[in-house]
Amino acid sequence: MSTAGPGRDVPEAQIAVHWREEEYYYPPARFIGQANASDPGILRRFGEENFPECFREYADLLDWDAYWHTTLDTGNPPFWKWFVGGRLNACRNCVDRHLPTSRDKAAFIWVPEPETEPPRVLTYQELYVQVNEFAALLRDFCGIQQGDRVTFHMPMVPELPVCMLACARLGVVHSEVFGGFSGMACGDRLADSGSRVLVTMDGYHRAGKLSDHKAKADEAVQVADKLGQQVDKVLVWRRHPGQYVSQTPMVEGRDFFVDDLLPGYRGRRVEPESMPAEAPLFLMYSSGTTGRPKGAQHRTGGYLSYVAGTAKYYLDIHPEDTYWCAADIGWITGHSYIVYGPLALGTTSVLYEGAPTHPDAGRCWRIAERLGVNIFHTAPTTIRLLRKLGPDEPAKYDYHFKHLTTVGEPIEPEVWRWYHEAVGKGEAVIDDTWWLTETGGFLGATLPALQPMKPGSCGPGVLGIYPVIYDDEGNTVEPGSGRAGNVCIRNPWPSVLQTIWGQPERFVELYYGKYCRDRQSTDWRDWPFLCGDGAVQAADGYLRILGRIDDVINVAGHRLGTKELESACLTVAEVAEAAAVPVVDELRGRVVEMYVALNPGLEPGGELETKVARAVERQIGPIARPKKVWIVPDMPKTRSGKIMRRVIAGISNFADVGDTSTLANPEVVDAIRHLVQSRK
Ligand code: 6R9
Repeated sequence: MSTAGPGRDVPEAQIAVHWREEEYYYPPARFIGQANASDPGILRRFGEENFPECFREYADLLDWDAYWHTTLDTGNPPFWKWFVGGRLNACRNCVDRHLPTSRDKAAFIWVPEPETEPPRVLTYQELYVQVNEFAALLRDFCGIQQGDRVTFHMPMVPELPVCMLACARLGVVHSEVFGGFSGMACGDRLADSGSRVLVTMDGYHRAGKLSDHKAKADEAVQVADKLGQQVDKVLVWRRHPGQYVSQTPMVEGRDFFVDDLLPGYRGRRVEPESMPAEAPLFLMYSSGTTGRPKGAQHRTGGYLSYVAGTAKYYLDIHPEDTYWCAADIGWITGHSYIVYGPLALGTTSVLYEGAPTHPDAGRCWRIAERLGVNIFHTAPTTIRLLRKLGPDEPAKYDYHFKHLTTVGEPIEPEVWRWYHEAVGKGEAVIDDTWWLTETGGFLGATLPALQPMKPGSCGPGVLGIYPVIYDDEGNTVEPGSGRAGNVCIRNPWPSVLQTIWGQPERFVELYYGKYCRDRQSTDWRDWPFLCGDGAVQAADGYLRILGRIDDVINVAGHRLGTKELESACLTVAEVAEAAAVPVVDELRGRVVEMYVALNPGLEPGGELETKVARAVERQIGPIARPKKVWIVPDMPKTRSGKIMRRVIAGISNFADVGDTSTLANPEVVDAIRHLVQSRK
């Protein structure tokens, strides 16, 4: 089987997944009785004949300062505009409006590491106070104004949502760089977004270690400076206020401790700016095919409406639930389904610092027991890890999940069953939610009370999302045909990215270039959105997602660009060429292996492999550290010199390497195979 896609370098192993036969599971009656969506009429309301007005139902979950006059404006395709004429403030919707009824209710419960430190509760009132004070600081101390960008490089602490909501309050565009990324990656993103303020933290705890996070800020500022972006101020939160846990000196006039400054803003209030629905709310960077990072730009009104609506119907969040999404806020999942969606619905959202398996594989279940978590959302990579390290741990704890959800990768049916039986104790519904950074919210999932679960498939398109699978020529691959193809969404929806920050042409090409039928057309039907995943659609409409078809490697839910990985290898002087390929890994789904060819005349040896691995780790972050570095005589290439990663991935995974007839140097395939397969 082969899925051709925009990148064409489709690693066969990525799609050669073997599944058990299809089977359905049905939600327990107790779940159906309490579900937000239990009336099948909702499917009709979101039927295509009601598009785009069906999305009013989501927008009506919010408080608007002014109502919109046009639900969807298609005048300048594919730069769709949603809820045009409407005005609102995202922070007001997530915080202020809950105060009259829920002032003393927990907005966030933060569970720090180590476990001896007690959980910290942030009520809606406390969140309101902190957000206002920090907004005043950003505005009056840093001179940040509406439309400016501010970059955060923050770990999983409640100060991060405080920063996000403060920006939203001011109409400032925030850009959070995943805390685990390197200073260099942060610097690139600082520069790309044109931020002159960086907000960071001195250190944080993870798996028993206290990391010196501030060191990355210094590197980030230097990198941004080289790229022409001056950062005037670095605001440093202290993990333990009053005590600086970093070894890195503070730079006079540039670096400031937030806990030193905040007393000057005590009690300050900042009016939430009434923003146009189309005003950008935040940027979320993901790796692309070329070196320049891709900042997915998300709008205020459409995004917030969509994440509130999908959190309500798919996560089934009620205001009285205690909901825990154990993802990182530095990932789109955290933005949409830790912060914005749950808070817009006025629920209690749990955050935690550290790792799910430290000090042991019972940590998550202890947290659930202690806090009374009843909805739990996590990634298959975490589920696989917990299953491996502590298969019997869940049984030791007294918690009751009504709903379990997953996101980020396909979940293998075996793992799905453990999640259902061991973690869910057979009482919980499971929802496999498929979507992308660029889509802001869910694309494929089951309505938990109305649509049965099918292990290994995410489900049909969610309410108001109409998926279609195309082959490379743009022909529809019919559901039930068993053939894989490129999954697209036929229609626009409110939380689709507005553009790629500063790169509108790239936006059009990447998501619409392949299947747009008529570039002059203002009919959305001519502009299917390319998701970049290979998929098979069953006769029942359920999608089985097979993985990325472009050259991005998804490691434990983090998308790493092959080009970025390869560029990191090339910083090692001896390396001439590099290719990054995904390799199947029992725990993490996919891991990276690097194949490098040395400069002419050089021989392997001298710890070169370690040097290359370190270079990748330093430039991108530990998540990207290759599992293995292979030094090979040459790369298989096309006649035009393009490295055929698909061929290498085939060798690495002991799979079919596919067609090698277009290679300029087919003999190298056997040489690499011999080298690699004899040593694996
Ligand atoms: C939300 C998020 C997007 C890519 C996406 C796909 C993979 C996400 C999935 C899934 C199978 C699921 N993906 N959810 N694959 N089943 N339930 O993950 O965003 O980091 O941008 O990654 O992740 O390949 O294209 P992002």
